[in-house]
Amino acid sequence: MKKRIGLVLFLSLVVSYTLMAQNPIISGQFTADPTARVFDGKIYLYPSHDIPSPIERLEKWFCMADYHVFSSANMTDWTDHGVIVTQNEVPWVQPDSYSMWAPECVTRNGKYYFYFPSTPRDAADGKGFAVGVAIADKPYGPFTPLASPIEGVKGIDPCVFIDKDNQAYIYWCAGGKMFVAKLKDNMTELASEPSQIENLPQGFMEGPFVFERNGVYYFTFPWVQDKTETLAYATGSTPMGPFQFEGLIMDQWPSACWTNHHSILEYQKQWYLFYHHNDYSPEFDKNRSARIDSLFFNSDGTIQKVKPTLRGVGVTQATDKIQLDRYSDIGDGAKIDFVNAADKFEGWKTIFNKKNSWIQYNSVNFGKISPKLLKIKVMARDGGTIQVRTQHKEGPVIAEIKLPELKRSLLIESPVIKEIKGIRNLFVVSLNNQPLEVDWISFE
Ligand code: FUB
Repeated sequence: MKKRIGLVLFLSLVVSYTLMAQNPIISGQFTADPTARVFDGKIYLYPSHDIPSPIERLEKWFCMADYHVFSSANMTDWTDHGVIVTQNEVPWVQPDSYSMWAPECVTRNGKYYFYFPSTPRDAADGKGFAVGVAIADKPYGPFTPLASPIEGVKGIDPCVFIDKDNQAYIYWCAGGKMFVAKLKDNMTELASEPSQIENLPQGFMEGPFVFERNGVYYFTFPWVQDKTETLAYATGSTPMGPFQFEGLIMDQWPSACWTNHHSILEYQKQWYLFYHHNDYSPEFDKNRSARIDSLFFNSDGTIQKVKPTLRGVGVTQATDKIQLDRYSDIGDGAKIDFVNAADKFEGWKTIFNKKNSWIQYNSVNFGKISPKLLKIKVMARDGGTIQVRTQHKEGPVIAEIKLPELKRSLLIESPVIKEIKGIRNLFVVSLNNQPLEVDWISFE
Protein backbone atom coordinates (compact mmCIF):
# COMPACT_ATOMS: atom_id res chain seq x y z
CA MET A 1 0.00 0.00 0.00
CA LYS A 2 1.52 3.33 -0.99
CA LYS A 3 0.81 6.88 -0.04
CA ARG A 4 -1.12 8.82 -2.66
CA ILE A 5 -0.50 12.52 -2.47
CA GLY A 6 -3.46 13.74 -4.50
CA LEU A 7 -3.57 17.32 -3.35
CA VAL A 8 -0.89 19.49 -1.90
CA LEU A 9 -2.01 22.94 -0.86
CA PHE A 10 0.55 25.44 0.27
CA LEU A 11 -1.26 28.01 2.40
CA SER A 12 1.35 30.14 4.12
CA LEU A 13 3.04 27.53 6.33
CA VAL A 14 0.14 25.06 6.47
CA VAL A 15 0.46 21.98 4.28
CA SER A 16 -2.47 19.62 3.64
CA TYR A 17 -2.04 16.18 2.11
CA THR A 18 -4.70 13.81 0.86
CA LEU A 19 -3.84 10.24 1.74
CA MET A 20 -5.72 7.19 0.57
CA ALA A 21 -5.76 4.12 2.71
CA GLN A 22 -7.47 1.12 4.21
CA ASN A 23 -6.02 -0.15 7.51
CA PRO A 24 -3.95 1.53 8.74
CA ILE A 25 -5.72 4.65 7.53
CA ILE A 26 -2.80 7.10 7.58
CA SER A 27 0.62 6.41 6.11
CA GLY A 28 3.80 8.46 6.12
CA GLN A 29 3.57 9.12 9.88
CA PHE A 30 2.42 7.29 13.00
CA THR A 31 -1.06 7.99 14.41
CA ALA A 32 -1.94 6.47 17.79
CA ASP A 33 -4.89 6.86 20.20
CA PRO A 34 -7.36 7.96 17.49
CA THR A 35 -10.20 10.16 18.71
CA ALA A 36 -12.68 10.62 15.87
CA ARG A 37 -15.51 13.16 15.87
CA VAL A 38 -18.09 14.28 13.31
CA PHE A 39 -18.01 18.04 12.72
CA ASP A 40 -19.82 19.77 9.83
CA GLY A 41 -20.68 16.42 8.20
CA LYS A 42 -17.06 15.23 8.03
CA ILE A 43 -15.02 12.97 10.25
CA TYR A 44 -12.13 14.65 12.04
CA LEU A 45 -9.42 12.46 13.48
CA TYR A 46 -7.31 13.66 16.41
CA PRO A 47 -4.58 11.07 17.09
CA SER A 48 -1.38 11.15 19.09
CA HIS A 49 1.66 11.49 16.86
CA ASP A 50 4.20 8.81 17.79
CA ILE A 51 7.71 9.47 16.54
CA PRO A 52 10.97 7.49 16.80
CA SER A 53 12.60 9.27 19.72
CA PRO A 54 15.22 11.92 18.95
CA ILE A 55 16.41 11.70 22.59
CA GLU A 56 18.00 8.77 24.39
CA ARG A 57 15.68 8.94 27.42
CA LEU A 58 12.66 7.89 25.33
CA GLU A 59 14.29 5.55 22.82
CA LYS A 60 12.21 2.64 24.08
CA TRP A 61 9.14 4.57 25.18
CA PHE A 62 6.29 6.74 23.85
CA CYS A 63 7.61 9.90 22.25
CA MET A 64 5.31 12.63 20.92
CA ALA A 65 6.10 16.30 20.23
CA ASP A 66 2.93 17.56 18.54
CA TYR A 67 -0.53 16.79 17.16
CA HIS A 68 -1.90 16.73 13.61
CA VAL A 69 -5.58 16.66 12.66
CA PHE A 70 -6.97 14.73 9.68
CA SER A 71 -10.39 14.85 8.02
CA SER A 72 -12.37 12.65 5.66
CA ALA A 73 -15.83 12.62 4.12
CA ASN A 74 -15.66 9.01 2.88
CA MET A 75 -13.38 7.28 5.44
CA THR A 76 -11.00 6.35 2.62
CA ASP A 77 -9.39 9.64 1.58
CA TRP A 78 -7.88 11.56 4.50
CA THR A 79 -6.61 15.13 4.47
CA ASP A 80 -3.78 15.96 6.83
CA HIS A 81 -4.35 19.53 8.02
CA GLY A 82 -0.88 19.68 9.55
CA VAL A 83 0.31 20.40 13.09
CA ILE A 84 -2.29 21.98 15.39
CA VAL A 85 -0.51 21.99 18.75
CA THR A 86 3.17 21.49 19.54
CA GLN A 87 5.01 21.06 22.84
CA ASN A 88 7.18 24.14 22.17
CA GLU A 89 4.22 26.48 21.98
CA VAL A 90 2.17 25.52 25.02
CA PRO A 91 3.17 27.80 27.93
CA TRP A 92 2.69 25.18 30.68
CA VAL A 93 4.25 22.18 28.87
CA GLN A 94 7.82 21.11 29.50
CA PRO A 95 9.10 21.67 25.94
CA ASP A 96 11.46 18.69 25.76
CA SER A 97 9.12 16.24 27.48
CA TYR A 98 7.81 14.68 24.23
CA SER A 99 4.72 13.73 26.20
CA MET A 100 1.82 14.90 24.02
CA TRP A 101 -0.25 11.76 24.71
CA ALA A 102 -3.80 10.77 23.72
CA PRO A 103 -5.96 13.84 22.88
CA GLU A 104 -9.65 14.69 22.52
CA CYS A 105 -11.65 17.37 20.69
CA VAL A 106 -15.27 18.49 21.13
CA THR A 107 -17.32 21.42 19.91
CA ARG A 108 -19.58 23.73 21.86
CA ASN A 109 -21.19 27.08 20.96
CA GLY A 110 -19.21 27.32 17.73
CA LYS A 111 -15.81 26.75 19.39
CA TYR A 112 -13.61 23.66 19.18
CA TYR A 113 -11.95 22.51 22.41
CA PHE A 114 -8.86 20.34 22.01
CA TYR A 115 -7.84 18.53 25.24
CA PHE A 116 -4.37 17.05 25.56
CA PRO A 117 -2.25 15.57 28.33
CA SER A 118 1.40 16.49 28.74
CA THR A 119 4.10 16.96 31.36
CA PRO A 120 3.99 20.38 33.05
CA ARG A 121 7.12 22.52 33.42
CA ASP A 122 6.81 22.37 37.21
CA ALA A 123 6.30 18.57 37.40
CA ALA A 124 8.18 16.92 40.25
CA ASP A 125 11.19 14.97 38.84
CA GLY A 126 10.10 16.13 35.37
CA LYS A 127 7.39 13.46 35.40
CA GLY A 128 3.59 13.33 35.63
CA PHE A 129 0.76 14.63 33.50
CA ALA A 130 -1.76 17.44 33.49
CA VAL A 131 -4.45 18.09 30.86
CA GLY A 132 -4.56 21.31 28.88
CA VAL A 133 -7.01 22.87 26.44
CA ALA A 134 -6.47 24.64 23.12
CA ILE A 135 -9.37 26.49 21.48
CA ALA A 136 -10.20 27.15 17.82
CA ASP A 137 -13.02 28.45 15.62
CA LYS A 138 -12.61 25.55 13.17
CA PRO A 139 -12.04 21.84 13.79
CA TYR A 140 -8.66 22.06 12.04
CA GLY A 141 -7.51 25.17 13.91
CA PRO A 142 -5.67 27.40 14.32
CA PHE A 143 -5.79 26.30 17.98
CA THR A 144 -4.69 28.64 20.76
CA PRO A 145 -3.50 26.80 23.87
CA LEU A 146 -4.50 28.15 27.29
CA ALA A 147 -1.64 29.27 29.52
CA SER A 148 -2.38 26.73 32.28
CA PRO A 149 -3.71 23.16 32.40
CA ILE A 150 -7.13 22.33 33.89
CA GLU A 151 -6.88 22.62 37.67
CA GLY A 152 -7.77 19.36 39.41
CA VAL A 153 -7.02 17.01 36.51
CA LYS A 154 -3.81 15.06 37.01
CA GLY A 155 -3.56 12.23 34.53
CA ILE A 156 -3.77 11.20 30.88
CA ASP A 157 -6.24 10.27 28.13
CA PRO A 158 -8.91 12.97 28.50
CA CYS A 159 -12.34 12.27 27.02
CA VAL A 160 -15.12 14.88 27.05
CA PHE A 161 -18.78 13.99 26.71
CA ILE A 162 -21.55 16.60 26.36
CA ASP A 163 -24.94 15.25 27.40
CA LYS A 164 -28.32 16.16 25.85
CA ASP A 165 -28.91 18.72 28.62
CA ASN A 166 -25.62 20.41 27.60
CA GLN A 167 -23.77 19.40 30.76
CA ALA A 168 -20.21 18.47 29.82
CA TYR A 169 -18.18 15.80 31.62
CA ILE A 170 -14.47 15.11 31.48
CA TYR A 171 -13.06 11.61 32.01
CA TRP A 172 -9.40 10.73 32.39
CA CYS A 173 -7.18 8.10 33.92
CA ALA A 174 -4.35 8.11 36.45
CA GLY A 175 -2.39 5.11 37.66
CA GLY A 176 -4.65 2.68 35.82
CA LYS A 177 -7.81 4.08 37.47
CA MET A 178 -10.62 6.10 35.89
CA PHE A 179 -11.98 9.48 36.99
CA VAL A 180 -14.84 11.79 36.02
CA ALA A 181 -15.86 15.36 36.85
CA LYS A 182 -18.35 17.87 35.50
CA LEU A 183 -17.00 20.71 33.38
CA LYS A 184 -18.14 24.31 33.68
CA ASP A 185 -19.82 25.91 30.66
CA ASN A 186 -16.47 27.45 29.69
CA MET A 187 -15.23 23.87 29.09
CA THR A 188 -11.89 24.68 30.70
CA GLU A 189 -12.59 24.35 34.45
CA LEU A 190 -14.01 21.60 36.64
CA ALA A 191 -17.50 22.14 38.02
CA SER A 192 -17.32 19.24 40.49
CA GLU A 193 -14.76 17.33 42.50
CA PRO A 194 -13.24 14.42 40.54
CA SER A 195 -14.68 11.04 41.48
CA GLN A 196 -13.30 7.61 40.72
CA ILE A 197 -15.38 5.36 38.49
CA GLU A 198 -16.17 2.23 40.49
CA ASN A 199 -17.33 -1.29 39.66
CA LEU A 200 -14.91 -1.77 36.78
CA PRO A 201 -13.05 -5.09 36.58
CA GLN A 202 -9.64 -5.65 38.18
CA GLY A 203 -6.60 -4.86 36.06
CA PHE A 204 -4.89 -1.90 34.44
CA MET A 205 -7.15 0.38 32.40
CA GLU A 206 -6.81 3.71 30.59
CA GLY A 207 -8.15 5.60 27.55
CA PRO A 208 -11.79 6.18 28.65
CA PHE A 209 -14.24 6.98 25.85
CA VAL A 210 -17.89 7.74 26.64
CA PHE A 211 -20.87 7.99 24.30
CA GLU A 212 -24.65 7.73 24.57
CA ARG A 213 -27.02 5.62 22.46
CA ASN A 214 -30.76 5.16 23.04
CA GLY A 215 -30.49 6.56 26.56
CA VAL A 216 -27.65 4.17 27.52
CA TYR A 217 -24.29 5.67 28.51
CA TYR A 218 -21.38 3.54 27.29
CA PHE A 219 -18.17 3.83 29.31
CA THR A 220 -15.53 2.16 27.11
CA PHE A 221 -11.85 1.64 27.89
CA PRO A 222 -8.66 -0.29 27.07
CA TRP A 223 -8.24 -2.95 29.77
CA VAL A 224 -5.55 -5.51 30.51
CA GLN A 225 -7.52 -8.66 31.16
CA ASP A 226 -4.62 -11.00 30.46
CA LYS A 227 -1.32 -9.84 28.86
CA THR A 228 -2.05 -6.76 26.73
CA GLU A 229 -4.89 -4.31 26.28
CA THR A 230 -8.34 -5.39 25.15
CA LEU A 231 -11.06 -2.84 24.47
CA ALA A 232 -13.86 -3.25 26.99
CA TYR A 233 -17.06 -1.50 28.06
CA ALA A 234 -19.55 -0.91 30.82
CA THR A 235 -22.98 0.73 30.64
CA GLY A 236 -24.99 2.99 32.90
CA SER A 237 -28.03 5.24 32.94
CA THR A 238 -26.15 8.47 33.73
CA PRO A 239 -22.85 9.90 32.43
CA MET A 240 -21.25 9.52 35.88
CA GLY A 241 -22.43 5.99 36.43
CA PRO A 242 -22.72 3.71 38.24
CA PHE A 243 -21.60 1.58 35.31
CA GLN A 244 -22.03 -2.13 34.96
CA PHE A 245 -19.28 -4.08 33.22
CA GLU A 246 -20.55 -5.69 29.99
CA GLY A 247 -17.57 -7.31 28.24
CA LEU A 248 -15.09 -6.87 25.41
CA ILE A 249 -15.33 -4.80 22.24
CA MET A 250 -12.02 -6.13 20.90
CA ASP A 251 -9.73 -8.93 22.04
CA GLN A 252 -6.11 -8.31 22.97
CA TRP A 253 -3.70 -8.35 20.03
CA PRO A 254 -2.39 -11.80 19.08
CA SER A 255 0.85 -10.12 17.94
CA ALA A 256 2.95 -7.80 20.02
CA CYS A 257 1.33 -4.40 20.54
CA TRP A 258 0.81 -3.80 24.22
CA THR A 259 -1.61 -0.89 23.88
CA ASN A 260 -4.88 -0.37 22.16
CA HIS A 261 -6.85 2.89 22.35
CA HIS A 262 -10.07 3.77 20.64
CA SER A 263 -13.05 6.00 19.97
CA ILE A 264 -16.51 5.10 18.72
CA LEU A 265 -18.83 7.15 16.54
CA GLU A 266 -21.85 6.96 14.27
CA TYR A 267 -21.42 8.38 10.77
CA GLN A 268 -24.06 8.22 8.04
CA LYS A 269 -26.08 5.63 10.02
CA GLN A 270 -23.17 3.24 10.61
CA TRP A 271 -21.18 2.88 13.83
CA TYR A 272 -17.39 2.68 13.67
CA LEU A 273 -14.56 1.73 16.00
CA PHE A 274 -11.34 3.70 15.61
CA TYR A 275 -8.38 1.95 17.26
CA HIS A 276 -4.66 1.44 16.72
CA HIS A 277 -2.05 -1.22 16.03
CA ASN A 278 1.68 -1.15 15.26
CA ASP A 279 1.29 -2.11 11.56
CA TYR A 280 4.11 0.09 10.24
CA SER A 281 6.40 -0.73 13.16
CA PRO A 282 6.12 -4.46 13.90
CA GLU A 283 9.33 -4.51 15.97
CA PHE A 284 8.53 -1.50 18.18
CA ASP A 285 5.03 -1.18 19.59
CA LYS A 286 5.36 2.48 20.66
CA ASN A 287 5.03 3.59 17.02
CA ARG A 288 1.39 2.92 16.25
CA SER A 289 -1.09 3.55 13.45
CA ALA A 290 -4.82 4.28 13.46
CA ARG A 291 -7.34 1.86 12.01
CA ILE A 292 -11.12 1.74 11.56
CA ASP A 293 -13.60 -1.12 11.48
CA SER A 294 -17.39 -1.22 11.54
CA LEU A 295 -19.09 -1.76 14.89
CA PHE A 296 -22.53 -3.29 15.42
CA PHE A 297 -24.97 -3.35 18.34
CA ASN A 298 -27.24 -6.23 19.28
CA SER A 299 -30.94 -5.45 19.68
CA ASP A 300 -30.48 -5.33 23.49
CA GLY A 301 -27.86 -2.58 23.14
CA THR A 302 -24.84 -4.77 23.81
CA ILE A 303 -21.87 -4.36 21.47
CA GLN A 304 -20.80 -7.13 19.11
CA LYS A 305 -17.10 -7.88 19.36
CA VAL A 306 -15.14 -6.21 16.54
CA LYS A 307 -12.66 -8.36 14.62
CA PRO A 308 -9.76 -6.21 13.41
CA THR A 309 -9.38 -6.27 9.62
CA LEU A 310 -6.83 -4.96 7.14
CA ARG A 311 -9.52 -4.02 4.60
CA GLY A 312 -11.07 -1.62 7.09
CA VAL A 313 -14.03 0.41 5.86
CA GLY A 314 -15.09 2.52 2.89
CA VAL A 315 -15.37 1.88 -0.82
CA THR A 316 -12.30 1.82 -3.09
CA GLN A 317 -12.67 3.35 -6.55
CA ALA A 318 -11.74 0.85 -9.31
CA THR A 319 -9.57 3.54 -10.92
CA ASP A 320 -7.52 3.99 -7.72
CA LYS A 321 -4.66 1.71 -6.76
CA ILE A 322 -6.36 -1.29 -5.17
CA GLN A 323 -4.00 -2.49 -2.48
CA LEU A 324 -4.81 -6.21 -2.38
CA ASP A 325 -2.54 -6.61 0.66
CA ARG A 326 -5.31 -4.85 2.68
CA TYR A 327 -7.39 -7.91 1.99
CA SER A 328 -10.84 -9.00 3.14
CA ASP A 329 -9.81 -12.66 3.05
CA ILE A 330 -6.75 -14.65 2.02
CA GLY A 331 -6.29 -18.26 0.89
CA ASP A 332 -3.62 -20.83 1.56
CA GLY A 333 -0.38 -20.04 -0.34
CA ALA A 334 -0.84 -16.25 -0.38
CA LYS A 335 0.78 -13.90 2.12
CA ILE A 336 1.76 -10.25 2.50
CA ASP A 337 5.11 -8.57 3.12
CA PHE A 338 6.52 -5.04 3.14
CA VAL A 339 7.40 -3.61 -0.29
CA ASN A 340 10.55 -2.08 1.22
CA ALA A 341 11.65 -3.28 4.66
CA ALA A 342 13.87 -0.18 4.97
CA ASP A 343 10.87 2.18 4.56
CA LYS A 344 7.77 0.49 5.86
CA PHE A 345 5.55 3.46 4.98
CA GLU A 346 5.89 2.31 1.36
CA GLY A 347 3.37 -0.32 2.38
CA TRP A 348 2.85 -3.95 1.53
CA LYS A 349 2.65 -6.34 -1.43
CA THR A 350 0.84 -9.66 -1.89
CA ILE A 351 2.92 -12.76 -2.57
CA PHE A 352 1.21 -15.67 -4.34
CA ASN A 353 3.33 -18.72 -3.70
CA LYS A 354 1.45 -21.57 -5.31
CA LYS A 355 -1.22 -22.58 -7.79
CA ASN A 356 -4.72 -21.45 -6.78
CA SER A 357 -3.48 -19.16 -4.01
CA TRP A 358 -5.91 -16.25 -3.80
CA ILE A 359 -6.78 -13.03 -2.11
CA GLN A 360 -10.17 -11.30 -1.73
CA TYR A 361 -10.69 -7.53 -1.68
CA ASN A 362 -14.21 -6.24 -1.04
CA SER A 363 -16.16 -3.14 -2.06
CA VAL A 364 -14.56 -1.85 -5.24
CA ASN A 365 -16.66 0.73 -7.08
CA PHE A 366 -16.71 0.29 -10.87
CA GLY A 367 -19.43 2.91 -11.33
CA LYS A 368 -21.71 2.85 -14.38
CA ILE A 369 -19.14 2.35 -17.15
CA SER A 370 -17.30 -0.95 -17.30
CA PRO A 371 -13.49 -0.53 -17.50
CA LYS A 372 -11.55 -1.65 -20.59
CA LEU A 373 -8.15 -2.19 -19.01
CA LEU A 374 -6.64 -3.85 -15.95
CA LYS A 375 -3.28 -2.53 -14.76
CA ILE A 376 -1.17 -4.58 -12.40
CA LYS A 377 2.12 -3.71 -10.70
CA VAL A 378 3.76 -7.10 -10.48
CA MET A 379 7.02 -9.04 -10.30
CA ALA A 380 7.11 -12.58 -11.76
CA ARG A 381 10.68 -13.90 -11.84
CA ASP A 382 9.62 -17.08 -13.65
CA GLY A 383 6.48 -15.75 -15.34
CA GLY A 384 2.98 -16.88 -14.41
CA THR A 385 -0.73 -16.30 -14.92
CA ILE A 386 -3.10 -14.32 -12.79
CA GLN A 387 -6.88 -14.12 -12.97
CA VAL A 388 -9.12 -11.43 -11.53
CA ARG A 389 -12.56 -12.75 -10.70
CA THR A 390 -15.68 -11.36 -9.08
CA GLN A 391 -18.49 -12.69 -6.83
CA HIS A 392 -16.44 -15.59 -5.41
CA LYS A 393 -13.06 -17.19 -5.99
CA GLU A 394 -14.45 -19.50 -8.69
CA GLY A 395 -16.68 -16.67 -10.03
CA PRO A 396 -16.62 -15.03 -13.48
CA VAL A 397 -13.16 -14.08 -14.78
CA ILE A 398 -12.97 -10.39 -15.65
CA ALA A 399 -9.31 -10.38 -16.66
CA GLU A 400 -6.55 -12.94 -17.20
CA ILE A 401 -2.95 -11.80 -17.41
CA LYS A 402 -0.21 -14.03 -18.76
CA LEU A 403 2.99 -12.69 -17.31
CA PRO A 404 6.38 -13.02 -19.00
CA GLU A 405 9.47 -13.34 -16.79
CA LEU A 406 9.58 -10.05 -14.84
CA LYS A 407 12.73 -9.77 -12.75
CA ARG A 408 11.56 -6.53 -11.11
CA SER A 409 8.19 -5.01 -10.32
CA LEU A 410 6.65 -3.57 -13.52
CA LEU A 411 3.31 -2.17 -14.62
CA ILE A 412 1.53 -4.63 -16.93
CA GLU A 413 -1.75 -3.97 -18.75
CA SER A 414 -4.36 -6.45 -19.88
CA PRO A 415 -7.87 -6.12 -21.38
CA VAL A 416 -10.95 -6.51 -19.18
CA ILE A 417 -12.86 -9.36 -20.83
CA LYS A 418 -16.17 -9.19 -18.98
CA GLU A 419 -18.39 -6.20 -18.22
CA ILE A 420 -18.24 -5.15 -14.58
CA LYS A 421 -20.23 -2.30 -13.00
CA GLY A 422 -21.30 -1.12 -9.55
CA ILE A 423 -19.71 -2.10 -6.25
CA ARG A 424 -18.08 -5.54 -6.43
CA ASN A 425 -15.82 -7.83 -4.45
CA LEU A 426 -12.68 -8.95 -6.27
CA PHE A 427 -10.73 -12.21 -6.09
CA VAL A 428 -7.22 -12.44 -7.49
CA VAL A 429 -5.98 -15.98 -8.14
CA SER A 430 -2.59 -17.28 -9.29
CA LEU A 431 -2.82 -20.18 -11.75
CA ASN A 432 0.75 -21.42 -11.38
CA ASN A 433 3.21 -22.55 -8.75
CA GLN A 434 5.76 -19.84 -9.67
CA PRO A 435 5.86 -17.11 -7.00
CA LEU A 436 4.30 -13.76 -7.99
CA GLU A 437 4.44 -10.47 -6.11
CA VAL A 438 1.62 -7.98 -6.69
CA ASP A 439 1.93 -4.44 -5.36
CA TRP A 440 -1.47 -3.20 -6.54
CA ILE A 441 -4.04 -3.44 -9.32
CA SER A 442 -6.18 -0.74 -10.93
CA PHE A 443 -8.77 -0.38 -13.73
CA GLU A 444 -9.07 2.14 -16.53
O1 FUB B 1 -0.13 7.06 23.58
C1 FUB B 1 0.38 6.99 24.89
C2 FUB B 1 -0.48 6.12 25.73
O2 FUB B 1 -0.55 4.82 25.20
C3 FUB B 1 -1.92 6.56 25.77
O3 FUB B 1 -2.10 7.67 26.56
C4 FUB B 1 -2.53 5.31 26.26
O4 FUB B 1 -3.91 5.28 26.19
C5 FUB B 1 -1.85 4.29 25.39
O5 FUB B 1 -2.45 4.16 24.14
